[in-house]
Amino acid sequence: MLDKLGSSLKDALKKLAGKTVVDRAAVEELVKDLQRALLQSDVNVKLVMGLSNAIKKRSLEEELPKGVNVREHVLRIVYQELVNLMGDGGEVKLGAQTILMAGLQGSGKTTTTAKLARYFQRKGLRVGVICADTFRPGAYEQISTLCSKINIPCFGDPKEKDALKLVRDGLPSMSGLEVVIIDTQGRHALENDLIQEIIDINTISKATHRWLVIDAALGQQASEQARRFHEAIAIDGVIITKMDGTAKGGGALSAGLTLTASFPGSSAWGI
Ligand SMILES: Nc1nc2c(ncn2[C@@H]2O[C@H](COP(=O)(O)OP(=O)(O)O)[C@@H](O)[C@H]2O)c(=O)[nH]1
Ligand SMILES: [Mg+2]
Repeated sequence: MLDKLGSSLKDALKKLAGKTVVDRAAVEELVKDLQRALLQSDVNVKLVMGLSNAIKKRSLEEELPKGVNVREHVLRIVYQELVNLMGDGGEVKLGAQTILMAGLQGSGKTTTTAKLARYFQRKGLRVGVICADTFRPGAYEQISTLCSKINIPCFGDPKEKDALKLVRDGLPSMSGLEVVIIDTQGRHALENDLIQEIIDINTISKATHRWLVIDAALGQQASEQARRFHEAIAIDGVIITKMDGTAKGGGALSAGLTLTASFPGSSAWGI
């Protein structure tokens, strides 16, 4: 999705090359190209309109800074507005924290847990993972195999049926580590007991962050899911997975962005 957006933007910006004043027709054309690219990626119409109005207004009203050409000026505005849209939290914080992973079964929580663990480890932090998935057969084996490949300690017990007990027992075993990621179970639908369980895990673990993992293929249907999880545990980050496999990534991203817009300080990432 972002590849396509990148090349459409490049083409649109080319039309501004060599210009000495920002002309309305060129900006309008650029905004139209940008809208087309975002809508094709299934990004929510309201978000697209907000973004394009802001870009148009700023490009036409802001004075051209000294030594900056029209193309660079507009490019900077487009970049800043895209970053704004992605939420003001922006970056993953590199400090001691407990992260609770939430989402439906198959959304990519376990895979993302390992990716995140690797990310923090590469940044020099000591990381551990707790497997609180007692539902999916082979859940512990899946995450512990991924963790052992990257030398990350993983707490779990494939025979234990109580996810809350796993979290209670797992946390003390992770003392001395800086980042603890708790991988939870998902189910096929948003069942009430799953929601209650994640509320309890959140309370017990006193998680610093609660990140919702959404499969990009869900498109705009992701909103309902995001809203339910948000009501339960105040999601403060949304990770869209499988962006490599679908052109509908923008829909899921919109769900994340709509949520983050209503929850200041939260972020959305597509991986
Ligand atoms: N193509 C692709 N597949 C992914 C990605 N993330 C996860 N998967 C696959 O999606 C399936 C479910 O992932 P898993 O992490 O087990 O989901 P969980 O049930 O939420 O823990 C697995 O087959 C993963 O290999 C991704 O970013 N891209
Ligand atoms: Mg899993």
